[in-house]
Amino acid sequence: MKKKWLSIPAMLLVMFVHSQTSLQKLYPVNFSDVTISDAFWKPKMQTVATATIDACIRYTQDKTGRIRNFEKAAQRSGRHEGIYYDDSDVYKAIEAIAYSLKNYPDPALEKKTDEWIEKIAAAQLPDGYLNTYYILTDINARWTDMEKHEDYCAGHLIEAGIAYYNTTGKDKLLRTAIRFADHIDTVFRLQNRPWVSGHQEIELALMKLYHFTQKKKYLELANWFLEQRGHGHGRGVIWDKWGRADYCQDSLPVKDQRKITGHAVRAMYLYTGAADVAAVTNDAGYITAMDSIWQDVVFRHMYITGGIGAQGSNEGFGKPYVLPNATAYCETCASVGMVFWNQRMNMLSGNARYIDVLERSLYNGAIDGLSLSGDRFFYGNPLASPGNYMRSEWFGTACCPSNIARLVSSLGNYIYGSSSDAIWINLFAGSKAAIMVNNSKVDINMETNYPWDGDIKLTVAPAKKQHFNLHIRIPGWLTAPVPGDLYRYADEEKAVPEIQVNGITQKYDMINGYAIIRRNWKKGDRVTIHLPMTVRRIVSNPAVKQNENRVALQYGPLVYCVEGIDNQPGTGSIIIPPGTTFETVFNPSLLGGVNTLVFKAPVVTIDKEGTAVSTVMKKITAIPYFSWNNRGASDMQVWLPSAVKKISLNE
Ligand code: FUB
Ligand code: ZN
Repeated sequence: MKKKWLSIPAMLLVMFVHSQTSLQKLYPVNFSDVTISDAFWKPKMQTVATATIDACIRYTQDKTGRIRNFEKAAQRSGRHEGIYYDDSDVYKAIEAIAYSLKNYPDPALEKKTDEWIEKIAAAQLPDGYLNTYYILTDINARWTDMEKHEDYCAGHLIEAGIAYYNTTGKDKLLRTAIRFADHIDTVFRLQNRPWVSGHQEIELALMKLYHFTQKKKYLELANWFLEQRGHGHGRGVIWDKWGRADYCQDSLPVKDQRKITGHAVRAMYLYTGAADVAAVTNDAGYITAMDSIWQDVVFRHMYITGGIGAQGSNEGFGKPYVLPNATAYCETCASVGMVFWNQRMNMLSGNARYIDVLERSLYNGAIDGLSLSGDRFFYGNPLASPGNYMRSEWFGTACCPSNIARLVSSLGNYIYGSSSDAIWINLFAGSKAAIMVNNSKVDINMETNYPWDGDIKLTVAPAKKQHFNLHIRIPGWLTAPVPGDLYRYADEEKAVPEIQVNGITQKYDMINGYAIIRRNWKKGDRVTIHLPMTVRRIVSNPAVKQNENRVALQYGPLVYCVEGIDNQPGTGSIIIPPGTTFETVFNPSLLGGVNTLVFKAPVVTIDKEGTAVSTVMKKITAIPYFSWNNRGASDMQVWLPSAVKKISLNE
């Protein structure tokens, strides 16, 4: 079939056309224009390309009925296997495969994916509807329960269709997705038939489709979905049986919302979609709402790991400042959602504080969800464990594996940004990028050992000598663990970053967390950035009772934990008093190569008779939080006591 779609460079042009009228301050440089060579991320991307995607295929096609559901739906007969939202896992796996194929071409994997796509397309009904649960159970019941994830699955289909087209140029899945999007538009927006998505996701997907096709109806449909919320239209199990509109952020119209409520992943996807819409429509209502909600999340509800959603009961948010550690839910998908939402907030505002939060969620809460081997996954990411919690091969509800796979394989999306007259450095990872500034290409090469140290070298090569601004994010962790007063460093320490261009130290303006270097750039200009990294002790706002009398350790963007296997079972009896000194030791043979924190600490010990308690100084090793539980079951703690007052495994 003849391709009518825009090429990727043409899409970028479209984004810049929007930029003239949009509030949006910068645009992400697409991962396909970024080649990652980073010692930290590249092995993870390679592992996803092989082990993680293999696991997704094994469980999607062989060990569960997800692909069989499409085969049966194409025949319009057979028993539906699994859960009503399982189609979404197939789409998310294809999206991850699409990104991964761009990084690591693999004809056999592409062939397998093409076979899946044939089956998916064959299952679609003539009117564009596509959901194996309703096709195989009762098609007359479709679109009756707003919780049943039909639109959520459609959203993931759209994202997968675009990603697969962008990598392969093959449009079968994209056309299938567009037929489904058009069906939804016809059934709902064009008839103004109320529909509150029970699990948001379609909004952000429709915005991708809008940018891809430039068809305004998809923007209008995304906005229509947002506007459905908060008017009492919700029907289905969430509303009728549970009476919980706040669970899916439907108690108030989105623009009137000021506090975070309910299910964490639903919330993240909703606000990502709202930010996407606001970036095009400049709707101040969404921006005001999201500023307030973001502050509520970061100032009162976020774990030090960037994980969110403290409670398992609603897979989401509880009361402010209630952040239990051992039972922290912190779903991997919620941290992935934090990455999405904070990226959009950064693009809208040009403020680096959102990247500070994105980085925290990415390097800690999100990648903790993936084992070093790539084939084991955490669904929840607690901050303390008695030693009985392990990553799993798969889950009944298997949203997390493919979500972390698609995030890691598209990591290049988050490193650089661009605007009409500037290049923005958001994350620090060894990479090469081709970035358009003032319609002229600039090649950037970044070399760094981050997050193991804070030295970064950039080589800038504009196609021709050119004036533009380089916005370098100065990480917030240099001065405070996170924006707001939920956490603070226990000690004052002046950490002054240094930037040189061609060996000359620069004075620079700081705007919204970015150092701005204004200059006529020429090929071969070298920028060096030094971000002092030391071990910092973090204390919580006293309102967080669970962390009372406790400290956490951080080095650069990484939160650390103490695992029993490196020390002794009973990590809860290790005390970190004020004045503890830490040595940072890179261990190339541990956990794929990590910086460990080594220190002497008093450990509460009970004598053989069990009658006398004393403290004994012991050598303790802390490891990055994301790397725990890769050597079998072991107890673990992030927040350790700072004095002998109350010693127990952290709640
Ligand atoms: O409902 C689909 C997914 O399952 C959600 O995003 C997760 O939180 C889990 O509930
Ligand atoms: Zn999940």
